[in-house]
Amino acid sequence: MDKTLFEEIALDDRYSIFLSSRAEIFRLDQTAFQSLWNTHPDDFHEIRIHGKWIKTPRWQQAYGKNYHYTGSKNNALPITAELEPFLTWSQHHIDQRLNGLLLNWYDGAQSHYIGAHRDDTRDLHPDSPIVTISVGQERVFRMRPWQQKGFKDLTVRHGDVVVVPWDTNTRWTHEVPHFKKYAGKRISLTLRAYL
Ligand SMILES: O=C(O)CCC(=O)C(=O)O
Repeated sequence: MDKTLFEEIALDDRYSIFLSSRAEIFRLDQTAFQSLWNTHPDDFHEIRIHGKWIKTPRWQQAYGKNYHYTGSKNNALPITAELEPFLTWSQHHIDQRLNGLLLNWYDGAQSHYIGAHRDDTRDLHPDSPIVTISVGQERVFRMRPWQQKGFKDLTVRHGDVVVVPWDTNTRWTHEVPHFKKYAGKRISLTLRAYL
């Protein structure tokens, strides 16, 4: 990872995440953002929680590699030309092994969010980073120590890149809560290194 592009944010005396607001390439203009927004699936992805099928409170789609996680598999579409720059930049500046994307589309007007979770790593290269690029309206990216109280927030803005290192993901959850003040749209592109 090119540390000159990132600011380290310590979560405790051992674990950190990294934030960059310096990737100009991700400051999509309104046309490019809208074009990416329009690619969201028609339907909400369904996941199984305690034996029940629940629709995710956001749209979600994998590209390049299938993503398995508890109670679900998100079948991947091919990586489009629109998505290539996100992958290429991240391979170059963060980790060459990054090879698949998962997009989440959050419509604030529909109260979309993602709850606290640690990423499922069963299909990932050990020690690979989890990279999330945000476009659109800012949101709070909330980190909580696994099975402990408290949280740490950072604001992710249009074009920001967050890196959650492998070890941090074992000990801290992440989530993007909905707040009333966020009525706009946001897309996150999460890149991972699939085996
Ligand atoms: O939208 C985000 O920033 C987080 C996405 C995420 O945590 C996930 O897809 O697992």
